[in-house]
This record gives sequence, C-alpha cells and structure tokens, in this order.
Amino acid sequence: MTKPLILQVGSFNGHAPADGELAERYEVLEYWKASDKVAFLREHANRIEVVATTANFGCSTEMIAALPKLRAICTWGVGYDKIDLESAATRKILVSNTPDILNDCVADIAWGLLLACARNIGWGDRFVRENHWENKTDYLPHGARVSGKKLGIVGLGRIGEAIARRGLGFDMQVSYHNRNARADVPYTYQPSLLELARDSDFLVLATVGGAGTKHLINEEIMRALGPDGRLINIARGSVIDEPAMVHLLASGELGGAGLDVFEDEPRVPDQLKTLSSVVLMPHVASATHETRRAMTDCVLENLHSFFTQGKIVTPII
Ligand code: 8YV
Repeated sequence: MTKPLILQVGSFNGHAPADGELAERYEVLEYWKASDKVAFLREHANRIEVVATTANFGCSTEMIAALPKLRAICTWGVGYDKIDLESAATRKILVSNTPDILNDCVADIAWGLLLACARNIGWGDRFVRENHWENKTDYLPHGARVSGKKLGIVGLGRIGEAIARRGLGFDMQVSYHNRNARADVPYTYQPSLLELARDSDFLVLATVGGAGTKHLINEEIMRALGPDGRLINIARGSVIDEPAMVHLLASGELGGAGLDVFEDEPRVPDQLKTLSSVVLMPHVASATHETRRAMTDCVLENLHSFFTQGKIVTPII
C-alpha cells in the first residue's frame, strides 16, 4: 500500500522517535537534507499537500508560495512565529500546532529559571563542583527572596496562566500585561508594560513571538525592572532587545535573567556566559519525556485526521 506523502521541513530531533514514527506512516520528503532546496521544492511541488514542521523551522512565505497544492501545515510545538499564517489563511491552508499539552512543563521551567536566578542555584552548583565550598576559597553570595514578592507576567495566555497559578503557591502578588484585560482571572491587569516592569520583582515573558512583539522588552523596560529585578524568558528571544539586556546585566542595572530562548539560537552572546546573575538553558522548556511524547502524538493525530477526514484536530487556523 502506498503511504501518503508529506514534506518534512526539519528533523523533529527534539524527540528521538518522532522522525522514525513519521517515516513509518508517511512517505517523507526530507527538505532539510536537500542540497538544492529550491530545486527540491520545484521537483516535488505538485505532489505536496501537507507540510510537517516544528516551531523552530516553521513554514516560510517562500515555501508556501512554492507549493501550489498545499492544504495543511502541521507543526510540532506551540509557537507559530515562523509560519506565515497570513499566506496560509489567504490560500485556506489549514494550520495545526500542539497547544496546551506543553503548558505545565514550560511553566515549570519558567519557575526553575526564576528560582535558579533568584537563589543562585546554577552558581551554587558550580561553586560546589569547583570545590570552593570544601576549600573555603570563596563564598556564595546571598540570593533574593522569592516568596511573597511581586510577579509580573507579560502575555497571559495558556502558558502565562500556568506560570501565574504557580506564583500563588509562592504567596506572590501576581500582575500581568496583555493587549486586553481578562475577566476570568484573579490577577491584577496592568495596561502599561512600563508600570508592570517598574512594579515587579520578577518579570516573566510568556507572550507570542514574531514581528508584533519584537524587542517589546527594550532598554527602558529593563531599566524600569532595575538592579533588583529579574527577567525570565521562556517565550522567544526576539521579544527582548538582547544587546541592551546584555549591557544592562553586565553593568548591574538589571539584576538578573533566566533565559531559555535567544535572538539567534543556538548562538548565545559570549558576555552572557560570563555573568553569574544569569541562568541559561538551550531552549528546552517543553523537553520532558512526557510532553515531547504528547507533542509528537498530537502531530501524528493531526496528520492522520487530515489524511482520513480532511480536517485537523488542533487548528491555529
Ligand atoms: C519546542 C517551542 O521546543 O513549542 C514551541 O513553540 O518553542 C518548543 O516547545 C521547539 O521549539 C520545537 O521546535
């Protein structure tokens, strides 16, 4: 029996079995392995109705334009800042992502970064491993209290809400900035992002990426968060003006940062790596066995549903 065809933009190597599971079910055109990508698309364009991709690879304007028969894009991940949704909508191409299943694990990592950053957990780990404790060669500076402090959340979507809920467990005053206030949450709405930064001990970014939020966290916002404030980012690197952040962290005008995402991944500014006030992770907020399994299952379900019923299960559009 012939298998349905999909174009896979990039490897799902964030979940080891995923590529194999796709290949069991589908004839997979491995775009990322093609040496001449334009020629590869041209050669197969008339057969490709479905694209499987990841949050990282997306599906560009050029790719959509090169695939006249395209009917569905199924992405592995919740973020869609690298998919041209406008072109997809114009052509009535269905687009699915993997929503909700990663909320908790991403929120957990936001909290891990927040705690690690405030209480010097990464620094303390290095301190013990490097025998400074045993040899009494140095001391670990005091951290900042977390419980009872002020938590500001930028983007109170589903992940932002999971982060906020955890804040209540730490007896925190939780405020948020969104385009619109929400009537269904017990947290304080702050229409001014600048005021939110000024009034937060910890500012956690959980907003969508893309052109609309590029450098939303600029120098002014980070100065307002200030030398005792800490910035946590599990959203997208593009949301922060990264050079400005590095400068303010290095000078101590911004107190600290816990970062899972960067502007030009996997490149991380060298200066950031030298700062003890910073905790760095390699874009792995959703990377637990359970969540990555669920993300792959969700993509497989969307593909199966599209090929059997012409519908997707978790649509963005
Ligand atoms: C993925 C993500 O780790 O879901 C997203 O938007 O950023 C992450 O969960 C990864 O980017 C998939 O490519």
